[in-house]
Amino acid sequence: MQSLRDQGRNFPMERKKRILVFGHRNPDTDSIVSAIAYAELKQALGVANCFAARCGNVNLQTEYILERFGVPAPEFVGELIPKVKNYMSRGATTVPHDMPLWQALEILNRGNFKMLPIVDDGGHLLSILHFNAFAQNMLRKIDPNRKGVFPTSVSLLAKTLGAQPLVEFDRNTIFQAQIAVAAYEFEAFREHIDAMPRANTIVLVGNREDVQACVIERQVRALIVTGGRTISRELKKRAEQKGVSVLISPYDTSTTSWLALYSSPVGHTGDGALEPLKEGDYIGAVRERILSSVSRSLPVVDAGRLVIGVLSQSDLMREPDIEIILVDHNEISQAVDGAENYRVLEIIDHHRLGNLHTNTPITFINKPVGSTSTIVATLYQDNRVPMRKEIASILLAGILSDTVILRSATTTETDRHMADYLSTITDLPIDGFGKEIMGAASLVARRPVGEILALDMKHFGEGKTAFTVSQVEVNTLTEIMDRRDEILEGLERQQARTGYLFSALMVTDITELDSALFVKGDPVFLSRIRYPKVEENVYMLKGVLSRKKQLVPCLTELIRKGS
Ligand SMILES: [Mn+2]
Repeated sequence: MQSLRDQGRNFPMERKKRILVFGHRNPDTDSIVSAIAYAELKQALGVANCFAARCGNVNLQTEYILERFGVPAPEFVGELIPKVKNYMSRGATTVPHDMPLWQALEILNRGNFKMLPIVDDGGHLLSILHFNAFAQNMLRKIDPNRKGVFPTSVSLLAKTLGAQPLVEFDRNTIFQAQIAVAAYEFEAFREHIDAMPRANTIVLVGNREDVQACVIERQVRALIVTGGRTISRELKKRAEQKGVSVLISPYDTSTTSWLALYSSPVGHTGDGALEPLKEGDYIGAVRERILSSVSRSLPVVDAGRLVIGVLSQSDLMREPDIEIILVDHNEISQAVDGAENYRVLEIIDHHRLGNLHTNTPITFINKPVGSTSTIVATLYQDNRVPMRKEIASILLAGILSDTVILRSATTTETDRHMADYLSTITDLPIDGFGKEIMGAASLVARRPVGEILALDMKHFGEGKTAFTVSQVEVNTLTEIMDRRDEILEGLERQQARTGYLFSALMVTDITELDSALFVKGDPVFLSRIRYPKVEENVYMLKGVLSRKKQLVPCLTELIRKGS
């Protein structure tokens, strides 16, 4: 019976591309909800393989919003440094260890494979068949200075030769076979046979009844009658009594002889020294191993050594299996780690232009509005795609969060109109809902200082003038003023760790619509700050709500003046 395993396990080689929509690092609500809403819009427009992703934890405010509307957080993809899984071909043709070498070589040759993983009955990698390993193995078998011994079984011989079994014993037992060809005259051949280990001897002979009878009496392991000839009924009965297997080979003696060598189980020919790859291995670390391996191609296994794919030299030339869309940022320094290795298909943003270059033209939408959520909501309208109520709700939250309930200096008429429109769809009152989500954010004031600083921290400038500004919203400034010593210590640690010019925390009071600024860093720089000082290292920013539009330009200007 020709079962599937006789053909080798054959899986289609496939690579499904995924498009991931990412917000920036340390994602805020606008980043997360615009990624979710935009991925859903792309899906509605027929891009089925488009998904939202995030490269950081959702903050408390975002968590509250997603939970309130039952929207799952985007898939966490912490970094995108290229890995084997981004380039490999999934699925692989493998061969079972007990397949005859001849059959495996046919699969290797016909499929134009560089190598074939040899697997156990459960599909786990044992070793690797490639032409080099095969050639070395054959050289050992046909070394004229050594008596050629090779592992095989009666059933493997029958399968490889396409032989007709006449009598079979222990058909699946592997033994170390030696071939004896009945080429001498009878007496000389009998002496030759007597000198051989009979339990391992295979005799090839044509229609010579004297030889056939002699080797059956002497109980050799197997008698292979060549050229399609057969044996008499009496001899067949005798072979059954003596426990000698008899096969009828359709080939002549010489062909049968060399073909028999290829009946060894392929498992004995594999290269066991080649280490397979893992899905999570970094491409940078394995490139050399692929290029220097004889097969220029290696199997990829899971933690249990199950073969799940193949990575070849040619796979490394292809594009990886991920493409990305950036929302709410346009600078590679704010994008997920490793983003530069992938094709950026689109950017949808409302920040100043950073320095990102692409190799191909892309969809680039940048509008000076208060939030990316505003732009994404507009894109639903432009494409005439109705929004689910949940999507309208989280987009409204995105607008209200980024514009501090439409009161920040970045707020435009477009944001107001869109917020109004979304409020109508969702029945969520702008002010009430805005206070609700801002209140969720202000829970932050009670978190550990390290978390407060890390939650929404942005890096600006470079080299000697680099700095960080973290931002956090509170209901009243007193709740954070009580912790000023702790906060200043945290900023000092942050500045020491980065070696930057300074580290700052902007605390925005969403009731009074003012902010306080905590700064630690270079004393010369600090001496130039002209904001009213509340106490050492703490300043009052009256009416300042926007980090990017109001605070950072001021700080950048101070640095420029000083240099
Ligand atoms: Mn934003």
